[in-house]
Amino acid sequence: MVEMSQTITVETLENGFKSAFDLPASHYYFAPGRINLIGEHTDYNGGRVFPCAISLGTYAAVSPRDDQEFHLFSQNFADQGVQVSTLNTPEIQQKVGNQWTNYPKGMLRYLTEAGAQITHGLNVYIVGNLPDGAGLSSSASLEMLFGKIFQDEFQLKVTPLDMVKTGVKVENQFIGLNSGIMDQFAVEMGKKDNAVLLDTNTLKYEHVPLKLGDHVIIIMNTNKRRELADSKYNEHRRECEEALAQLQTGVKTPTLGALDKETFDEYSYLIQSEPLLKRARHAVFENQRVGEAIKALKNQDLEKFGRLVNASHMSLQYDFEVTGKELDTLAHTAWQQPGVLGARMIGGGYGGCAIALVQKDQVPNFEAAVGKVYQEKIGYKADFYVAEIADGPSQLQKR
Ligand code: GAF
Repeated sequence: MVEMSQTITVETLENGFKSAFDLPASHYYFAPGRINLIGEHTDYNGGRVFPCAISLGTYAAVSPRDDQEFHLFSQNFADQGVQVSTLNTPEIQQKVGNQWTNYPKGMLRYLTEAGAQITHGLNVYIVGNLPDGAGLSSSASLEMLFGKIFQDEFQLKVTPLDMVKTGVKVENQFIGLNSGIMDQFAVEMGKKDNAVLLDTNTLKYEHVPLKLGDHVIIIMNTNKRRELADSKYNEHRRECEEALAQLQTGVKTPTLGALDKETFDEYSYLIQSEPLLKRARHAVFENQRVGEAIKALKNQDLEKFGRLVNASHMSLQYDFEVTGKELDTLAHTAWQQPGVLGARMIGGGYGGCAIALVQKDQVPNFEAAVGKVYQEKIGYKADFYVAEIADGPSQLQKR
């Protein structure tokens, strides 16, 4: 059993690999997970997002094989044992149930379809310390980890953006989740102590130094798995597309993200139902909030930044309707604590994690107070981690 958030070292990987394959590993890799500061459910609406990679993520130890087989073992799914797939067989080309190996298989499939020369098989040992299904992008982390492994082991010349797009294709076409580009982008382009401001319309991005004064980012895990998340996610995306099509009968706009608040307001009468109006309003307003939040951060107006983070939660709760009582309890309780700039749910929603920007010296009080209310209201405990903002995928060196 892997303790979530536990420290994983190269030594952990060496030993894990040895016990799975009875061989020494030759290379070690890491890919981060991500949090998102603001800009939720905007990435498939042509809007902006503002995520960052974190130091919790997925690790691998690898050795080459002299055949065409991929032997994959995950410590997090140790009961499944070593999974074997052989290159150039139909089996490696298709999704099987909800197995974790679908992610590496999907990456292999689309990279080879795009011309990558995969010359031999690999033994791969995986272990992750991201809480699974918690909205911290364990799947994007796994995809970009395998992207890095394939890139380095086979000397591929795939650009970071193409690697990101390959990961998104795996989600959309192999797994069947119509997600946007944010998660893979945040993981791949992560930079220590910086957030990534990405315009999903143009794919232009910049790293913005995260200067939060004497505040840290606390990740609050509801410990509620996002069971319905995938089907609801696709439904919300469809609703946004429907609302856009109705708006387009009166106003020329390629995406909801391209609309400003005033134009949206003026043409909102074209939207034919309340749920669709609310979904579209969230997408338009949230995108505007990202712009205001960046300005606030660059001006060191942290209080304003925090209020915009809170406004994002309100909009996700009442307009986009993807929160639920667990995430609401965490965010609303966090708002009442001393030393808190802001708090909100992150990721797809329905469960998973929220974040709070908390004054360093208040962290123990904060965790105790929010933890107590959560336990009383929800009946089980929430977990708290201090987020460290990290770099994208890397090969790890032995000490
Ligand atoms: C999930 C998706 F994978 C992202 O693309 C994004 O839409 C996010 O939910 C919501 O902002 O993490």
